[in-house]
Amino acid sequence: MKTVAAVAYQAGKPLEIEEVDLEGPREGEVLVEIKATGVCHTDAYTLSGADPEGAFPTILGHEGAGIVQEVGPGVTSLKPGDHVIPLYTPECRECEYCLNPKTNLCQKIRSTQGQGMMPDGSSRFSKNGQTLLHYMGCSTFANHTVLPEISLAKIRSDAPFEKVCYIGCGVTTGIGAVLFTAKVEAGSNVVVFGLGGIGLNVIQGARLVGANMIVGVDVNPAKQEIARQFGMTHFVNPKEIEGDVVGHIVELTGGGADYSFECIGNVELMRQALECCHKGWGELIIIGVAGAGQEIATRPFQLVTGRVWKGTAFGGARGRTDVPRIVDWYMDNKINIDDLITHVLPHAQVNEAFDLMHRGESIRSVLTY
Ligand code: NAD
Ligand code: AHE
Ligand code: ZN
Ligand code: ZN
Repeated sequence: MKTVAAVAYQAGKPLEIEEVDLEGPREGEVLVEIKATGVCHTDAYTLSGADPEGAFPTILGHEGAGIVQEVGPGVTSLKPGDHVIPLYTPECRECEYCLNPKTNLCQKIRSTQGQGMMPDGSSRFSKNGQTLLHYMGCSTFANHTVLPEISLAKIRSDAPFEKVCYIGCGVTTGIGAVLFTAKVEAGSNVVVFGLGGIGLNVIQGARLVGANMIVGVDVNPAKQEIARQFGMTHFVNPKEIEGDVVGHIVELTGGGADYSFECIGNVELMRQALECCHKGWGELIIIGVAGAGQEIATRPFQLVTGRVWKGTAFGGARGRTDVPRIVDWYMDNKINIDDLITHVLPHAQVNEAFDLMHRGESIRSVLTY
């Protein structure tokens, strides 16, 4: 079939909106019509050329929601008409990783997914006979896409696509990092570096679990108002601090953070976020994705004296199990998604969504088809 997609032909170049060819679903695969997709900083990161797995030409986008159109042979858990959210972290429920409660990182299809291919090693997308790669197993910047059955969470049919698409990455990553990865206890002091589409969801998660202080750190003062609305109790703008940001946060929190979260992807800030943790028990959860070749550093003494360095992908969530529950939380008004979606644009304006992100003017832009 033909569908419309935003194609990334080269790193650092705008996406091109055009008609592409899409082959139907093979064994264990599902054809989905994407109705809406968020634009996450990770899409911009890969487009920038900093992603060691970034390969072109590709169809980016990994924060979508849509409707099943057709299922391939052997698909049992989904049927045409089902509403779904694509999962860049699948849940096969049978690999060594899925069977270990310590991780959400299903590895069933990780190697082919990282190469931009379906599990059988081929792509369903092409243009004039040239292969176009899948991205993070999702490619939600195409109006129609094909995914493995294990990479789709079935959700309730009354949930609005243009809101719950954000659960496909940002909402789940931020709230999940607090609930599933850090398991933040009520009364904890939490510090969040980066108040964007992820960091504000960390703040929302910290409020949900009854955190005490919720300190937000950002160089963009415009983020302060919305962060306070979501539960931030104190704001730190590193540009306005005289001297050392770490010392300032340790003093502010009366000894350091019980939990800190890095939601930017800056290795210098990952160090600061660890070193502002409380001696003896403070934990840094790294969420931000850093570019190829970048490395983190600290004095091992920081860890010897009890601080913990951790990371999380997709907030530690098991997508097929947890995503439908998070959709319920939204529908039951337990979490706020609406106020984080600052821009809704037609799919053809995807490049404008990236510009808004780079100018720091949006929290989340959602593209609709
Ligand atoms: P975003 O662009 O919406 O937000 C980034 C925020 O960081 C902005 O508010 C910006 O002002 C702030 N910032 C930038 N430089 C700063 C600095 N030096 N000091 C303080 N603040 C600074 O991005 P996002 O969509 O929220 O994504 C954040 C990061 O999380 C990215 O690296 C993204 O790739 C990553 N991410 C990881 C996962 C995961 O599963 N681990 C999931 C989603 C996103
Ligand atoms: N391709 C990058 C890795 C990027 C990365 O860490 N991705 C996160 C999700 S970011 C969503 O916005 C993730 O899920 N990581 C686990 C995994 O298996 O990719 C690189 O550096 O190679
Ligand atoms: Zn993302
Ligand atoms: Zn698995």
